[in-house]
Amino acid sequence: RAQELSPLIRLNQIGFYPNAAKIAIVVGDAAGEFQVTTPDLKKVVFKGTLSAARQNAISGKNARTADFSGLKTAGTFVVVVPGVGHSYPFEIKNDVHRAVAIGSLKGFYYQRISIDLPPQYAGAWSRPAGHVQEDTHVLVHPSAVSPGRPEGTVLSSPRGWYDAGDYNKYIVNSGITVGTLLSLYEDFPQFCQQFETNIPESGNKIPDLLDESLWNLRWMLTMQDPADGGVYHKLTNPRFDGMIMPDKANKERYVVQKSVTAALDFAAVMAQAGRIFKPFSRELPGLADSCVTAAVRAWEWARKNPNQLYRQNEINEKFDPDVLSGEYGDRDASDEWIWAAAELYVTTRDDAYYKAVNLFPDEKMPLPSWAQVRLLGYYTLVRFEKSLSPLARKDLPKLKKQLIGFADGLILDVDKQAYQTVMGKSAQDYIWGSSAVAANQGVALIQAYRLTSDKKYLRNALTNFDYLLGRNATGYCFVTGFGDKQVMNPHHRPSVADGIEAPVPGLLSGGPNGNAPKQDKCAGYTASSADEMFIDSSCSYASNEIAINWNAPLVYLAGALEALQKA
Ligand code: G3I
Ligand code: 9MR
Repeated sequence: RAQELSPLIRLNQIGFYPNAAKIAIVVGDAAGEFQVTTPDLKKVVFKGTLSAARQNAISGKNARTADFSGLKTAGTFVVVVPGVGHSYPFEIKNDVHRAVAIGSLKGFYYQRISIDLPPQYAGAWSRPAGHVQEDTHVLVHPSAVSPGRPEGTVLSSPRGWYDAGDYNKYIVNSGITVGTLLSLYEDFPQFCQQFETNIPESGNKIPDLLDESLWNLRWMLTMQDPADGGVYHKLTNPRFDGMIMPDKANKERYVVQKSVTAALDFAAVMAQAGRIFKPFSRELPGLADSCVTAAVRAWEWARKNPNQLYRQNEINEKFDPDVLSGEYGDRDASDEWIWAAAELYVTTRDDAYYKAVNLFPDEKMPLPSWAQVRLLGYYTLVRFEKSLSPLARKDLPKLKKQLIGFADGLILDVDKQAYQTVMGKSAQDYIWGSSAVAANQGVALIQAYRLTSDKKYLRNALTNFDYLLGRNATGYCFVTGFGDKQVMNPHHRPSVADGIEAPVPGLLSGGPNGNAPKQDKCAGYTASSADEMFIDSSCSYASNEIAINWNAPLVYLAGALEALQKA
């Protein structure tokens, strides 16, 4: 049976850095010896013994670890377990995750609105521009009218990325996405200089990561009402489109009510962009200053409208047409205040922002998500620890302690887990978009590594990257176009409608979600535990959609690991 490919052996299907940990998980009852061989199974390059069985706390299934970290030779290999079979092939080499890093950033290019994607950059997934009507014809929803923009006003609000498998554009979700991408640039500027993704802007004087981010930033800027600085919550069709190509989707689109969460996420990202684009004033004249001005105005609007949350049901009770696209609703903006205050403070060096909100309301350290951005502010404060004013400097020891304590909590007992990953210690990790839970845990651990230089954080960040690329209870590599057990049918309109078998590449599937069967009612779920509740079916938007806010921490993690691989 050693001759057969076994679905019971789970590993990162791309590969391993020569000096990093290398682990495969063997599900079931096999015990004893394993080998690593050449893909033809002829030459044994490593021998080892499977660990004792560990029970998966979520599914109750047994699994053992094949640890071949001792193998440091470059090459392509498989893991062989006698009586079970062999794994998919994987590589050991330097830069082994460069392709995923590039591919996942390139994924954003494929989500671009308002521009043709020619074969030169988009290959087989070349397609005409979508939503060109946004250049001239975006309507103001009755929930969004203002004296300066009465009903009937028509706006221009082009560019940006499609949020996910749907074609709408949401400021809240754009905020954390761009913030995360820009943070990779701030944390690893040298790596980003050579991070080329073959986009139309490649070869200009601006790193591709920044050029890609600009595509969305420029759209975000159009979402601010020039009259009062408020920011529309989203730009959307009233209803989701069918499974059609973007250029065929030409329903009327609206900007809807301004919200405090949109204004603050916008303020945070614009403040961050303001300091990042400052050195590019020759290439992008005026842009950095415009970003800071926009950030300050959005902040001021939020100060005057702190209770203006976006509540879709309430809006639909009062106005027509009903808006039924993603809500990104949030009942608590305290974390958005923290993020915006931290970014504005660091960029402007004005203590007033630091004093304006309670940056440390409690000691909670919530993992970042679109609804929870507190830590993005904390990451920024420690990132700029050397240039903080005395006011903030006094809080630094406490802040660092909290961030490191958070990371210590994440890595606690990973060695007792069936899959030996930070991800999945609790069934609570398997929510809608669980792949981003894994990626954001990885980002948090990279932050702890940067604070401490302690490699245990880096090693544990890599366990979650291994998770995303195949070392998980489904056996899928969750990044489209990569790995051997590939996601082929994501809930992603272009991938469904383009007539090409392979999905658009470089996109991160949402991943297992314990509540998915109830949430999307797609047929075909058979799993009995949350860590396996995933189907590679395009109707499964609660387990197999893609989204920009999930791709961004993937780009961060892949980029950071590439940058730090020899650490
Ligand atoms: O966080 C709670 C968790 O504490 C709780 O244990 C668990 C149990 O149900 O629920 C968790 O909340 C879930 C949350 O996602 C987690 O982020 C909610 O149930 C779930 O409804 C919510 O789903 C959101 C989904 O929209 C539906 O509103 C996703 O976060 C969000 O990423 C997704 O975003 C959609 C946009 O609306 C439209 N565009 C596509 C995009 C991606 O699917
Ligand atoms: O395509 C939509 C996806 O982006 C959202 O995440 C999801 C939940 O809001 O909704 C999807 O649209 C579905 C709609 O909610 C119900 N009818 C079927 C749509 C998918 O084809």
